[in-house]
Amino acid sequence: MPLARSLSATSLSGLEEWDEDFDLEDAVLFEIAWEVANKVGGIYTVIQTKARLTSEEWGENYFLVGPYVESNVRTQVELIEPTNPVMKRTIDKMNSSGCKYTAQCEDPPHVVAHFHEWLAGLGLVLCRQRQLSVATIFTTHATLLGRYLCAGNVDFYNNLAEFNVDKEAGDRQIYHRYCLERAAAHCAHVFTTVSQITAIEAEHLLKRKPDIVTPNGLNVKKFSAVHEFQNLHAQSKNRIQEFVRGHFYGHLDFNLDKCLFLFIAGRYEFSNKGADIFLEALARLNYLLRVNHSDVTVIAFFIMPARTNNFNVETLKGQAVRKQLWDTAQTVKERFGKKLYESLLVGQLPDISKMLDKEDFTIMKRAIFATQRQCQPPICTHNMLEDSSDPILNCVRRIGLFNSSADRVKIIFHPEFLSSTSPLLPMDYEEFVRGCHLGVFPSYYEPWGYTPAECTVMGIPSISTNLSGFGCFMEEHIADPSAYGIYILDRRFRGVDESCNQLTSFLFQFCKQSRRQRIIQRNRTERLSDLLDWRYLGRYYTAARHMALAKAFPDTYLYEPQEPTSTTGFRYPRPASVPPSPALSRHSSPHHSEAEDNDEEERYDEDLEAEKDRVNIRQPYTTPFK
Ligand code: U2F
Ligand code: UDP
Ligand code: G6P
Repeated sequence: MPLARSLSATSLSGLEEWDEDFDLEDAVLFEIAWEVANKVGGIYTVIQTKARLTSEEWGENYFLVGPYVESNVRTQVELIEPTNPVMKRTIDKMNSSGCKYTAQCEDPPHVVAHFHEWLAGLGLVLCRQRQLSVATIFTTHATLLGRYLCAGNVDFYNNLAEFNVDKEAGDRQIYHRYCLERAAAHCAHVFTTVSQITAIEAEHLLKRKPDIVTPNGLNVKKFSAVHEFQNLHAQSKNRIQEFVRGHFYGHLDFNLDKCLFLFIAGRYEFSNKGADIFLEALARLNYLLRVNHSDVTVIAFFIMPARTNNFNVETLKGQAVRKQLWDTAQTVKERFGKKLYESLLVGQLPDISKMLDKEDFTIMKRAIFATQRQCQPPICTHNMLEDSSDPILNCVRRIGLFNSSADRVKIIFHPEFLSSTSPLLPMDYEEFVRGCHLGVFPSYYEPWGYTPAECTVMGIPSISTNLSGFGCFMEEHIADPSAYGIYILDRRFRGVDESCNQLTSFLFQFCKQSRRQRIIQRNRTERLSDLLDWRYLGRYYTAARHMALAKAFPDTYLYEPQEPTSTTGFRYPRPASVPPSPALSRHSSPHHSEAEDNDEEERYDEDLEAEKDRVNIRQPYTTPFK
């Protein structure tokens, strides 16, 4: 039986890695969550992306438990017979008796049961109440009360210690759920949450300080060709441009090559996710771009699911018109090509004035006629069920951004998660993110925030806040985050109007960058990926499990926290090469071609390679919660 634990450090692309020696042969891990193979929000991403690393550690002794949803089982689950005899007996008994048992056996393994969120937390409370011999962990990805209080326009962070939690939960009719969450937090051997900021929140609202912070990671995809992610950006951007051509048909009076795609995405929590201040900042940006006679056009996408009854006709028509124009161009091209061929066959150079005949012109005129449009390009792609009370639409009405020709900022609200099978914008979310220029996530309540983290690993810059777990984590590890395309908005020490001004300024500065500067910035952003990789961040989950085993089975396991207790961690230094400010740009001429861009991309990459070598690795990141 293992009684010792050793820790040594090896390197993961420069980041410290821990090798832990904790014999798990006689242990079994269950991870239980409502979002196992069931996508609701970010918890699904945690479990789905972490599964590979956890299986590497636990092998056949790792089990994920989630709700049985027939459609999800068909698409996401491969049915197998359990090989472990104890598991087989348990499942057989559960099947034969309508899930009533957990089975007894003579030589039981040491069980770790890891529950996520209050919905699964009930199982944890029952494990303890029935005194099952199980090591329990509870991870909360937010607090219920925190989410509700923030959504209700409360000055949350300045009053954390003051709330009368029972009364507040009762007033919001979530008392029963709140009690379950608090009970699970208190009953667990080990209590964890996803960020320092949520740890403080949990301490005040759930009245237990988390034992360890378990930040959210991702599976970082490394391409063998260094520039592959840049190429993918260009490819995906072309597809978004195609959509825009259709959406704005009849009003394509802006230069698509000078068009920047911004987006916000996630569950539709209007103010918690910061959609409110994003819209306000877009209105201010529109004004700034207009008075400065900028030739840049910004298209801001809002991808937040709301209740709809499908796509609207005008939006579908836009894509049909675009397709028709494309087909017309192809038809005329074919006819043109045929005449050209005939002419060359008889040894003559073609008479250009005769290459297009009347019929060609008729076809083209008809196609152009179809692009006449009386209305403005739509804001929303779907028919909304609650159109008149929808917060995004109402805010758009108030600020008056209606996609008119004079507006330099256009808005597209897509109230459904993206899908590659959509007839409108046939791209999955990842492809879409790659094609955009900037993700904007100015959240007020965000325990972690996967969306900016996903942007980072794809090399897309993003805006987050110092109230989000992700923003605070990046601030802690990077000396000058904005130089790496990680803009962190101050929503903690500033009022809403001031934060909105800061956001406007971030957006305006971003719009002033040249293509070359954006390319350099994407390279830098992508370079931060290792920091968000489960290969690095998975260690906190490992530590939580070991801590729980040692608390539940002290005769068998020993947990000695050997990590340094400081929170300093390592820091990415300020980049050494040219900063992304346009004022300091080294570009010799305001006009430059795509070829020049690519040359410069290579050249600046060399600078950045040198800079990477200078990255100074210090202590691994640790949490003060021991
Ligand atoms: C956090 O986001 P979540 O994905 O957990 O957000 P939701 O899925 O909306 O869960 C929030 C609460 O909503 C309720 C339940 C959850 O605690 O009370 N709920 C429900 O009533 N019925 C359901 O079917 C599902 C949920 C967090 F906000 C992000 O910042 C993190 O990145 C993410 C991952 O850690 O967790
Ligand atoms: N997402 C998605 N499709 C979309 C938009 C978002 O799959 O069209 C995913 C995104 O990749 C992320 C999750 O939804 O993994 C949102 O997680 P986040 O932590 O940002 O917010 P949460 O919903 O958990 O509060
Ligand atoms: C990538 C491609 C380049 C392209 C650039 C466009 O870097 O490799 O070929 O010029 O994207 O960048 P932009 O920021 O203008 O979309």
